[in-house]
Order: sequence, then structure tokens, then C-alpha cells
Amino acid sequence: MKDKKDNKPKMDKKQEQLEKFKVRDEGETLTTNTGMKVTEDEKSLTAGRRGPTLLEDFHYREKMMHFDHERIPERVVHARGHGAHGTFTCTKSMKEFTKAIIFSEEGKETPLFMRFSPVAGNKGSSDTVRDVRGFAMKFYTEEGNYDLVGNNMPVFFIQDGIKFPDFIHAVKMEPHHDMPQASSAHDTFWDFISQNHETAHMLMWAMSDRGIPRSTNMMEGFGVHTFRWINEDGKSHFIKYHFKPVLGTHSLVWDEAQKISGKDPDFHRRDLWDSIEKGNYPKWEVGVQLIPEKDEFKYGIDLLDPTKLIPEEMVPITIIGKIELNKNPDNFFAETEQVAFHPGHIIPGIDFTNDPLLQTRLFSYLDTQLSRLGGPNFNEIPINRPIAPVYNNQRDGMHRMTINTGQVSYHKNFLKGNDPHESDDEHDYRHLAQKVEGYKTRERSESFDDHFSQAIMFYNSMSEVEKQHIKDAISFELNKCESEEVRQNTVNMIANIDRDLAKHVAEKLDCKVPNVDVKKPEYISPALSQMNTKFTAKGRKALILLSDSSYEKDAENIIDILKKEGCDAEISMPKISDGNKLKVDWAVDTPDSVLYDSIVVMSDKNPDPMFKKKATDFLNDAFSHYKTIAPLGDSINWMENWKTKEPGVLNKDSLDNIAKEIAKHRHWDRKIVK
Ligand code: HDE
Repeated sequence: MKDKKDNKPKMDKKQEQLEKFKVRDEGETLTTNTGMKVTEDEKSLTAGRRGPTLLEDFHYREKMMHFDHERIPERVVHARGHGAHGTFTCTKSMKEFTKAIIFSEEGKETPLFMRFSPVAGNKGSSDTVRDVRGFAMKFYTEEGNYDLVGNNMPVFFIQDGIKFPDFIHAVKMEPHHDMPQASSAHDTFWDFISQNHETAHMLMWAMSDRGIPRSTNMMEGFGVHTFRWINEDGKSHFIKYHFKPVLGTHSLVWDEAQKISGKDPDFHRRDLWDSIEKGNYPKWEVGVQLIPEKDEFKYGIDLLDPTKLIPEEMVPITIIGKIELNKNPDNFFAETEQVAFHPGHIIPGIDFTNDPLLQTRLFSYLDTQLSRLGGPNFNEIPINRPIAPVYNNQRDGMHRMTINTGQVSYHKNFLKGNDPHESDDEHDYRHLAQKVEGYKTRERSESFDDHFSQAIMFYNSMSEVEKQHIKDAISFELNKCESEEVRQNTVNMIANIDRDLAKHVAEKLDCKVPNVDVKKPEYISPALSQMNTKFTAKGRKALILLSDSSYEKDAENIIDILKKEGCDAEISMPKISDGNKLKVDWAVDTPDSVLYDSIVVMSDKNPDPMFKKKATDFLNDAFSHYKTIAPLGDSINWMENWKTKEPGVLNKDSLDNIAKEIAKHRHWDRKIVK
């Protein structure tokens, strides 16, 4: 819902609730935590002007005590993250399939908070590392919070959560020296991979371009597991959630991603923050694949196996809503850090399946909040509070906020007329009456045994460019492994996926390719290739470098062309004071080519030497990252001749096409010398 005056989102129920907790101190006097006004905050209390500090200094003591304890444990996985508030709007009523209040009425809006997060790195690591990204949503519905805690890849590395601690120990820093930070390029990760072949499909995703997204706003999201929807008649359907970014799904290239990690480790969070501040609200279409219970076995793919997906071409996605992120948090710690997701936070109309990964997750997420947020009352923290009222007999514990009145705190009771009482409304949540039988066992169904078919499908659904990126990524990562056996074991494993892939890696790393009969792909899924996504110049950013102010007019023209297509432009000159009419964003030694989707240079013959060096580097870097570039004026002579004839290299005659060229994302048909 938008406010007509300034097109800013109107305050929804969650924002109204959060507002009550906000502190604004403009014009206020400094106080202690107990509200006493403070008259001196810069000098501790000492015995004499040059004497020792006194124990009596209660103000210093309180201030330091609070500071000493202001850190909480970071998340054991997904430690680094960024988030925003937004709205989910239902665009197609799904009442027939679910009684979930958020999906049952066209036009219904539900407030939500989303957090995005690489998995392996520490809180202070970088955004553009190769990794899976968390895609977690908390919907604040009138019937309670609904958390959908997904990823930007639709499958997972393991089939059973009992292996999660092993997998995470393998991927995170090695325990003896705490390296490498935020990277899977090391022995223990690849040892785990090559000893656990169920990882094969997810490995293909992680080593593909999906592992290095261009932007939070250009990431596809997935619920991963098969869930259930339950309608008012108690009928169940299997569903899989999909979130399609309106800007398309796009990625960085590996060299660029690594350089960004140094130039701007906050690249993704900054981009999300800036796009919301500018009113370019990130959007996703929300869709589901619906599978009637009777069709559970129709596709030959076990719906309970989280290493498998159902190709969109087999079961099409029905678009049921849209997400718009339209408000940045006011306080990172209070909101993004303290938000506590849990797949078990559900509402009537949603239910689980027996996917063993999902079942085990249901234990972990509550448990982990105890050490992270210090006790069982974390749902009282403002960001976690439901907008639905909460009444129960749970009491006390660390940091309890509510003051529950009265004598009675148990169920059943006579003294309070048995309140709060159980609901007898048919609509409210009841576990699906599912028949379960069997012997207690630590065995898994044979339908979980096929580890390679979908890895083969994924690899073969990629374009040649994407396949090459997977080959390069695996070679790069394995090259960082010290153990020759781990490298060979991995080649042995990927030989089951594609011979050419295994050969490429083996040749680079001096391994042998075993003779494996690779299965033919049973099907391919064009929807998996990012070549088949949406392309637009929206959300992109160009850097225009001017050697002097005589080019300002030309720069304005380009900015106009770009702005019309929703593409931002920043200006750089030798010094920021060089601008005449135009605001200069950067002195030329501050920005970097890798932070932009396109580089335009306008220069005369004798520019400032630093400008010439930087602009040449920027053009060459952008060229080798397949980006649209426009070397204009004398800068055309700073590039090797052959490059200026390559696709996506504009000159003064083709400059009007700049937005169209940027919208292509990358010019993969360019010859790049590697
Ligand atoms: Fe998580 N996961 N996970 N995970 N996960 C956590 O919970 C866990 C898995 C995901 O922004 C932790 O609050 C187990 C799959 C996201 O705060 C922890 C297993 C998927 C986030 C945990 C999995 C996810 C987490 C750490 C295997 C995609 C970040 C902090 C059974 C469907 C949420 C926390 C945020 C976080 C456990 C596998 C997504 C330890 C045991 C599969 C997006 O509870």
C-alpha cells in the first residue's frame, strides 16, 4: 500500500508496532540507563585531577558494563546478512488449496521482513564470496508469524539434517588455523563433497553462477523442501515455493566477485540499502508448484528428497503474489541481527512433509536462538513479535518483557475459567491426520539413492558459457586443496556427471579421469539457465569518467538515456572539485570498475596521468568482465585495437544504445584472453 503523497509505503501493522519501540533522541539530554540526567560524559571520576579512577563512578561503570557486553554470538551459519522490511501482496487467491490467510484473498497485503545471507563466512566477511545465499522471510500475519526460511538454490547438499554439523564443519574455516574465511575452496569442503555423493546436484548449483549473485535484488529464491498446503476442508497438496526477481537472475563473474570482496565487502547490502532509499524497491514474483497428493509419485522424483527439484517444465509455476521490499531497518542489530527465523513458525493452512532435512531443521532453529539471543523470550524482541496477540501460560525466563497478570499460569484451570482456552475453530491449526507406520529405522528409502541424475540434468541445462564457469570454478577451488587424493576423489565423483567437465578439471590439476559410463540426461530444464531469465537495465549502475568539465554536457545526455531505462550513473573526474555544473561523485582514485555494470570514459588527449591510468584499467577490467564499455574521445586509443571492435564496446555513433547494451548484462560472445 502506498501513501499517495510521496509514494512511500504506508505504515502497516508491523511498522505501527515497531514504532512503539523506537527511540528518537534529537534535542534530548543524555541520561543513565535509569533515566538520571548526566552532566559529564567525558571524564571518569578520579581522586584528584591526576589521580586514580574511583570505584564509585557508577556512570562510567554502567557505560562500560554495557559496552563490554554488547556483542552476542553470531549465527553458527548465515552469520553475515542484510535485510529489509516489505510487503507481500497476494495476486491470486489460493483458497482452493490453502486456508493460509496470506494466500487466500486477492489483493491482501501482509507485512514481512527478509534477511539474505551467505552461509559460511563470519559476520565480518564479504558479500560476494562463492556461496549459497539464505533467503529468509518472516510474514507477520493476523494468525501468527509465518517464517519461510529458504535459499537462493532449490536443493541442498545433504538429505538428512543429522549430517548438517559435519557438512558445516567441513565448509567453514578449518579448525586448526581458522582458514579460509568465507570460502569453500579448501580441503575439508572438497573431502566432504567427494565422500558424500548426495552433494553432487547442489555442488553444481554452488559452483555455477548462482554462487556469485550480482545483487540481492537479482537472486531467485526457493523454499527448497516440499511443503504442504491444507485447505479449509483439510485437504492437502504438496507445494514448492519459488521467488522470481523482477530484475531477472544475474551473477557476477568470478574475477570480479573476488575483487569486489576487497573493494567493497558490503556490495550486496549497500546495493539493497541504496535501491530502497532511492525508491527502486526490489521485487519478486512469488509462485508455487502445486502437486496433488495423488500425484506424489507421478514424476519419478521423490518429493521428500531435498537434493532433487521438480523441473518447472514438468510442473509449471503458478504465480500467486509479489514481494516488494520498501523499508530499510532503522537499526541493524535490533532488526537484522535479532530477527529469529524458524521453519516451525507456521500458520493454519501450512504444513510440513517428511523430508528428513526439513524435519531435523524443525529442531535446530529454536535451539540455536537460545545461545544467540540468550533465552526463550526471543519472540518478544520487537522484530520477532507477532502482530497477532499472544496468550499462553509460558512465563519468566531471561529478559521477559510482558507482565502477565493474575494468579493462574497453567492449563487446565478452574480459577480463570480455563483461559486462555484452546481454540475450537475448525479453521485453526490441526496436524494433518497422516497415517504413519513402519519399524524404527536408520535407513533411507531407495528413492534417495540416485545422486547423479539431477546433477547431470542441471549441468546439461546450462549454456556453454555457464558450463565453462562451472569447470573454472571447480578447477579454482580444487587447486586450493593441498591433498592430491581429495582432488582425485573429486574428479572421480564429477566423472559421474560429465566427462568433459571431469577432463577439464583433471587436465588442470594433473588428475586421472576414471572410465565412468555417464548417464544420459533424462530431461533438461531450460528454466535453470540464467540465459533464459529477464534482462533489463533497471537496477544497473554505470560509471562515467570525464577528464575535464568540457564533457559535462555529453555526460548529462548519457545520464538521461540511462535514467529513462532505470539505470543509475555516477560521475568521476580527476578531483571532485573539477565539476562545473555536474555533481562529481568520486575523485578518480576512489571508485573501481568492478563496482559498476558499465564504464564510459570521455577524455581529451592530455588528461591527468592518474586519470589516464585509472580509466585505462577500468575499461580493461570491465572489458574482461564482459561489461558494456564506451571509450570516447581520446580514450579509444588507450585500448588495444581489436577490443574496440568487440560486442558491447560502444563508440560515439552507437552510444545511444547504451541502456540496451547494459540490459544484456554481459557480452559473452566477446573474445577474452584468459
Ligand atoms: Fe539453516 N540454519 N539449517 N538451512 N538456515 C540456520 O538458524 C539448519 C538449511 C537457512 O537469516 C540456523 O537462526 C539445519 C536449508 C537460512 O537468520 C540454524 C539444517 C535451508 C538461515 C540452522 C539447515 C536453510 C539458516 C543458524 C539441516 C534452505 C538464516 C542461525 C537440517 C531451505 C536465517 C539460525 C537468518 C540458519 C540449521 C539447512 C536456510 C543453526 C540443522 C536446507 C536462510 O538453526
